Amino acid sequence: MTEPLDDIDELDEDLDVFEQSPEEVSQSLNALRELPQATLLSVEDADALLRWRRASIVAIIGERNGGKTTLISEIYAQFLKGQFADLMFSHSLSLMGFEEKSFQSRSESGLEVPDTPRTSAQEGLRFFHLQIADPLSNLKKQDLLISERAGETYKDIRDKPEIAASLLEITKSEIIALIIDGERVCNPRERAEVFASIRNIARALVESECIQPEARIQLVTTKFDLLKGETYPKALEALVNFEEAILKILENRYHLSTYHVAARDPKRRMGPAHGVAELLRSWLQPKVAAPGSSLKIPALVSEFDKLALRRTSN
Ligand SMILES: Nc1nc2c(ncn2[C@@H]2O[C@H](COP(=O)(O)OP(=O)(O)OP(=O)(O)O)[C@@H](O)[C@H]2O)c(=O)[nH]1
Ligand SMILES: [Mg+2]
Repeated sequence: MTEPLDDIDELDEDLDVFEQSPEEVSQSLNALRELPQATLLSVEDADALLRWRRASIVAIIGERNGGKTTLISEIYAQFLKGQFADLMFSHSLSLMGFEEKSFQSRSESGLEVPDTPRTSAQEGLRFFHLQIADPLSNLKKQDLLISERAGETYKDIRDKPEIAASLLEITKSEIIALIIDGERVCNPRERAEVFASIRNIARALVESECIQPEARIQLVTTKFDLLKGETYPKALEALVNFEEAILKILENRYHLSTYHVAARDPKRRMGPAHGVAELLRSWLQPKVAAPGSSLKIPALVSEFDKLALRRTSN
């Protein structure tokens, strides 16, 4: 048996890549594999994923500056620290996308106050992909495709409700999170406008009947830390009244739930990702039938049908 050190001279020979023959070079190049870009997923990328894996689609809908991108980036930021919402990060096809959206919130960016880059309308519809494992369910993995689109597009629904039916994330999603900008709720001059915008979007969804019958609609008020200011009791009261009004528009048609979150309070009066864990967990809940919708059983006429009935009732 040779001593390990005896081989060192032999191993230490320089490998000169320039001495490779053209055949060897092309062989090496063929062995290389192009890695996926890992930026946000296009509609085609999301479609390709859905062909081999089930994923829940979550639409994040709301006007400019409402905190949509920050909400999703902060979920990723929490997973960078470890478990979040009692869940573990498992995988993502959009890691670079998450990184790009999170960079301005880190000290390396040099910014004094954390920020999020504006989503450009030219980018169209894209998706964040997140696969999470649930330690409480034998590490069961679940995939989420979360929409990312500029708020400018959603503003147009206010004047032209028919636009809603042309937006893929609205027609395909199981969960539709309508974002209410808490900053605008705080401001008495802007409050009526932000409520009108969400009310019109909710009406457009119901009247155009363009959403999935079992879709769950969520009213998500962002930047909840700002509702702690001076106008707090009035703003909060107005918000609760508004939530009840929307419930009336949607009740008996869709499941509706409300959430108050502060994904990233710059003054840290609220803990990191306040209220976001509950929201994330709700996205992983199994599908539910729409309220009032019950499966119609066809009339049982043949003897075989009746036999099936007798067997199931035994
Ligand atoms: N105070 C406070 N500010 C927040 C919070 N979340 C987001 N913001 C700020 O709100 C601004 C807008 O956030 P974005 O996430 O870019 O909003 P958006 O809805 O994606 O906006 P568009 O991309 O223009 O559609 C940013 O300056 C964020 O730092 C929060 O929880 N509290
Ligand atoms: Mg955005």
